[in-house]
This record gives sequence, C-alpha cells and structure tokens, in this order.
Amino acid sequence: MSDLAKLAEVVDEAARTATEIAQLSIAHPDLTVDDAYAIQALSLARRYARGERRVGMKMGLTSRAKMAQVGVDEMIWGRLTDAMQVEEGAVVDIARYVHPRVEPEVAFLLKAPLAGRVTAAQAMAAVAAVAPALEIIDSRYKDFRFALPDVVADNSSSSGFVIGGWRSPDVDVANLGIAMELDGQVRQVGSSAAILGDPVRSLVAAARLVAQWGERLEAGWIVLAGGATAAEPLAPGVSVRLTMQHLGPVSFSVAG
Ligand code: OOG
Ligand code: MG
Repeated sequence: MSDLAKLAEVVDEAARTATEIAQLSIAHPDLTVDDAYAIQALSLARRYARGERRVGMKMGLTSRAKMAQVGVDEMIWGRLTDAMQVEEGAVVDIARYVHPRVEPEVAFLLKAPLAGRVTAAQAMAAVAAVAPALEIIDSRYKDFRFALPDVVADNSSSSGFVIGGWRSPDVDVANLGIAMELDGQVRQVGSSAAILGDPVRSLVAAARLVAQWGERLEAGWIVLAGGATAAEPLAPGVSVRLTMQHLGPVSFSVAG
C-alpha cells in the first residue's frame, strides 16, 4: 500500500467509526494539497467499495464567515455519497459523528454534465432545480482544527446533508435572506450573497475544480455551494430549521 493509500485508510476509518484523529500534517508536514486530494479520492474509493454511490460534490470555504471560522482561506471541495444524505425532517443519531456542526447552504440539482471553464449562464443552463440545504459537517481532526491539506484529505469535513424541496431554477439565488434556527432560536442570519457574491459562482468554480482532477459534474448530481454563515455545533436533542427567502424551509433534528 502506498503512503497516500495508508493515509486514506486512516481518514476513512476515522469517518466510518466516528473516531477523532491527529492532523495528518503534524506527522507529515510535507503533505501538499495535491497529495490531500489524492488521499480524498483514495478514501472515497474505499467507500464505493463498501457500496456507497457518488451523488455529488460540495464546495467549502466559499464565504468569509466560513473561512474565518476555521482559519483556512482557500476554497476547497469534497465528494458527496448517497450514504451522507439525510431525509428532510429525519432524526439523526449524534453517535454517527465526532463533533458535528450544521450550516446553511444552497443546493443545485444538475440535469446535464458540467466541467471546465463555464460561464454563470452556461452553469445555470445545466441546473434542473435549486433548494435550501443544511450541511452537517464533521471534521475527524481533534478539536475541529486543521490545516488546508488536512481538511481536503478528510473529504472537506463532508458528513451529512439535508435538501429541502426542489424549486424552479428560475428562482434567482443571488441574494436570498437566510435564518438558521436551533430549537426555535435564530442562531445565524445572513444572505446567500455571502457565497462568493452569488452561489452560482460556486457552481462555476465546482465545474472548474473537478475538471482539474479529470472529473466532471454529472447529470443527476447535487452540488452544495458552501456555508453562507459560520456553522453551529450540534448537540443531542436539538432541532435545526433553515428558512431561505423564496426557497422555503428545510429541517432535521438530532436524537436526544
Ligand atoms: C470545512 C468544510 C467547509 C463549507 O461549506 O464552507 C464547508 C469545515 O468547515 O470543516 O463545508
Ligand atoms: Mg459546507
């Protein structure tokens, strides 16, 4: 097994068993971002071998609030599988996670493949529907602390996602008001414009970034544009509800 494959096993096992690990960059200070994306791909290959199916891509650190919260200021991405999807309104078990957080996002559903350098208009022409979404992120690293190669290797903290009702792509998602409530208390407010000025720019970036790895965004895939606000920690018993202007609500809760 190569060194990268060994590290892929480490991050995959940490995610599979919800066990925290030390940052890879401590023992491997020379780890590059390219190495980290290779580890991510190898760790996802392990999931596919267990029967999980790729259903999309998530963008990360596409807003200032998110960059500031984790202290990394470069856009990142990760791979979504069917096992990560949480049904709207479902109750999740916190034991599945190390130290989960939740954040408000915008989701795109694709009806055509997309890759490489595309304009916003070309990107939107490939979109079948848009929806409000909640992402459950869970870094496998101790204290939720990491450097850029660490988080990339850890599939950019991908863990779960909840998609609200799909709406027509005619809804302009550029500047929609956002309120995320935990147990009925508003904890984060903002606008979808916090995501690169317009979440569609995140979809454009997603098409460019996957192409660098010889992949394309596929018809039927979901693309998450990235958190519009800082994430909130999840605790047992908590109910989470996101309301997004013109897109409506999406919610789930954590078992008590
Ligand atoms: C990294 C993942 C970032 C987002 O939407 O910005 C992300 C993290 O915050 O752990 O999912
Ligand atoms: Mg996110």
